[in-house]
Amino acid sequence: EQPLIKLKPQQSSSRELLSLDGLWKFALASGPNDTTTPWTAPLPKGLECPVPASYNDIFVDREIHDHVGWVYYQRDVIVPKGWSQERYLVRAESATHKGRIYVNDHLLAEHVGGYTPFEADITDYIAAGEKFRLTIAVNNELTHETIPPGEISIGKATGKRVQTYHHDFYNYAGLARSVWLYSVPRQHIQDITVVTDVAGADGLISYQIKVANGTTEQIKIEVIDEDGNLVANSSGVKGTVRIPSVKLWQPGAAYLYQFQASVVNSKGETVDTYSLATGVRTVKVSGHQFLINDKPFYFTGFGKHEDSAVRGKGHDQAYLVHDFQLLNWIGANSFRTSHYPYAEEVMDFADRHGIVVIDETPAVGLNIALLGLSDSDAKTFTPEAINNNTQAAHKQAIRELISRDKNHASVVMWSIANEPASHEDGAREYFEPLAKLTRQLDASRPITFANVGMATYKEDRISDLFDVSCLNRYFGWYSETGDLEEAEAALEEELLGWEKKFDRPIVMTEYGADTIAGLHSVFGFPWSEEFQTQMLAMYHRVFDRVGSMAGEQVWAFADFQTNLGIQRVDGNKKGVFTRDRKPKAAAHGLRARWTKMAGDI
Ligand code: GCB
Repeated sequence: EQPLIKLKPQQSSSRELLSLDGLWKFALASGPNDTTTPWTAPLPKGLECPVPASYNDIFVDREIHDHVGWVYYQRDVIVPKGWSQERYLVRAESATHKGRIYVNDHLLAEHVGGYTPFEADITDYIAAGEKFRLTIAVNNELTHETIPPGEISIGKATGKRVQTYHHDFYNYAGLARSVWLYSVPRQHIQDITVVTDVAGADGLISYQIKVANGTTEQIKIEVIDEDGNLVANSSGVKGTVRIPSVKLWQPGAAYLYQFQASVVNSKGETVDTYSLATGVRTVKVSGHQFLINDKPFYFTGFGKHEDSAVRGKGHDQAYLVHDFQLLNWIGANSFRTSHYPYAEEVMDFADRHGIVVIDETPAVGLNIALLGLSDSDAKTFTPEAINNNTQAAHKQAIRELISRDKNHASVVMWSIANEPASHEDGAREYFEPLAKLTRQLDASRPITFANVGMATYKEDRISDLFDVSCLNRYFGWYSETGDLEEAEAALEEELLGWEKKFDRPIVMTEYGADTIAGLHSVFGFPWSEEFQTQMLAMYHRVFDRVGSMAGEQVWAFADFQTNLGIQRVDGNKKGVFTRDRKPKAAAHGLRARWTKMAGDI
């Protein structure tokens, strides 16, 4: 059976990899009932769009920015003539939220889910050395059948389609990540799953390998350390390799072995090789401690977004490196991929740099009363809103997240949703199968979801299905606004309530205040830099009094773009850094606290 998501393409002695990033022709579909087939011919001359980037802010054109529906990206591609013996595929790392890959006139792949990769095997359509027209269609619509969910309404006067949704970050769309053309041998490694463990001084890597078109071939495993030494080997599609005197992958001190799997044919020739960077570490929850390598780990850091000016959610190597530099500068050891899986390059980078990740699905806004069109007492889990089809899409989102990210040492926990209406009727019926599925797919990591303020420890109905209490709280901002004394009491009461209810770790996965960089107030009023500083300090005082706290991730790392609305001025300003990554005053306080904590360990 085919793995859901195949291994990230890489160059090896048996594989080739060509980037298709750059400027592509671009066009909008005229409307939902557009019956034209633009992929069957060259797109009209005119618009060119960079890949990777969200298209919304690229053009100075409100129609493109607000477009609801399909768009088309197109370019010519030549399959290298040396690839005649290989299989070759086009892989889009993401198409938000639905993508179709056309090769000349043929639809070869379709995928739903905006933040995970999909690909088309084009070998049988285009010969090596031939040129073809590659069109990728992308659709940005959110409905009750998608994750995240949304609704489309029709403007009364204009007849225009308008997209609403129940999360605040802007619904950027397009090809925000890289597109690749790559080759694999006919017999090749499709998938590798590794789970690591420690036995005394040794490291153990349990592995399982899926091979395409190879039944009689041998699998050879070699584990190579960072100095290039072969430290362990094995053979077969399934097994465990033992690394003597292992060097562990640790937060802040990454160490990666190359787990190299090869397919060897009956003549003893290596047909395919894939190298997986593998950190050996363990993760456990014990009582109120979150243990990495059996040592208590306290999360410090942020909820983030993939977001920057002009490129929207477009992956950008400069921002990738710079953001991790800022995490290091401020003393953070972790982040959450709020509220969707990030580009695979981000996960690889976290592995290499020892940053710990809470990895989240795109299931944000499963709370019909928040934002969107609905009235405030609308119910979430009903056939008209978050229903069985939403749940099926949610299951698929979980499968794809785990399929893609299961081998990352940096990923220590799965978060299967952000702020669902876990206090409402139907929440338990909706979430119980999802929690079960997550555990079936990966028994090696704890699971969680980010709990919303209104689903207090008294109201929440699903938290017992999970391992860690991840809480998003805004005392002092959305409630007790500007009154940090009242907020402090309310926060402490809530945390102690959770502590009493479950003997397990609590991680505050969101707390923060909108802050306009440069706005000051002697009274420390909301929106000022003083308020953000004082509010975070208040939360920290409370955290330090609660024994079950196992982490704090501020909302948010940087300011980010939102939908239009009366609560936000040019976006969400809860960033500790501005959108262009300048520190607000609060950054210095966090830096003092977190670098001290890191030093104390
Ligand atoms: C939340 C959400 C996050 C929002 C944040 C806010 O609870 O999880 O996506 O951006 O609050 O600033 O309102």
